[in-house]
Amino acid sequence: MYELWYWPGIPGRGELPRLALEAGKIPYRDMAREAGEDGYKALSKNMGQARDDPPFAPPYLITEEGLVIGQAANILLYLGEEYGLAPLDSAGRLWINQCQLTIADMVSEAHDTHHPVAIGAYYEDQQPEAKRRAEDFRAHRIPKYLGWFERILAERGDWLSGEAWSYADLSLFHLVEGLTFAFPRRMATIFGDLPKVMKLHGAVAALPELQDYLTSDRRLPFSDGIFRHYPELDGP
Ligand SMILES: N[C@@H](CCC(=O)N[C@@H](CS)C(=O)NCC(=O)O)C(=O)O
Repeated sequence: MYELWYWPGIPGRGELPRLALEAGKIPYRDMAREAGEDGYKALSKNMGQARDDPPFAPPYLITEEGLVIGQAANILLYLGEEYGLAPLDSAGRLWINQCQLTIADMVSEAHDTHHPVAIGAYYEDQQPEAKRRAEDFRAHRIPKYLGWFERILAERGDWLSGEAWSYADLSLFHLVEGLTFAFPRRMATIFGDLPKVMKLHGAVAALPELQDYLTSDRRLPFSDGIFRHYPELDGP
């Protein structure tokens, strides 16, 4: 069985591989969560283990054979190939990986709206910079990124690969969820310009493969992770 390692308590970037594992009905253990109150300790200890292929940061996946795969997009590339959660031809594989890496870029920029100066410092100590960064993110980056996905879907159809859902569609769903939590006013304004993205969001939410997970308590709510709601960082 696979081991998924990610910080307990938040959906975070762990949710990207988690959604694929859940939708693909792939057996896995969510290791830090299983450790309960000791989850942080368990993850730190596992990260600190001597390995010749240590992950830089969670999420990472460990296979039964002991292969350690870091970087959310890399985990998904692996799962996509192993379980057919993405096209298997070279062009399709690279295309979905490109979509996933673009989602990863946007996730990082969403994070940087509340931590634009230092990841290790408190939000309260970088508030003026956060305000400036969030203004730009809302005005330019949200429309640019989501507009790109809208354009793809207008060309290709209902899914990013055109034919069937892939792991990147699941991640795009999560991205829209996170942005809507963090920037509800901005997203309410822009929804109308993104009919295809919103249709995909609804289609992923309705996937029969995901219903067990989406209605379970394994699916954690957003709080103080990557996607955070600070009303002062939101706006129309
Ligand atoms: N590009 C990596 C980013 C991984 C990452 O930043 N993980 C965060 C948690 S969401 C972390 O623990 N980072 C520690 C650090 O950057 O020092 C991915 O997409 O997996």
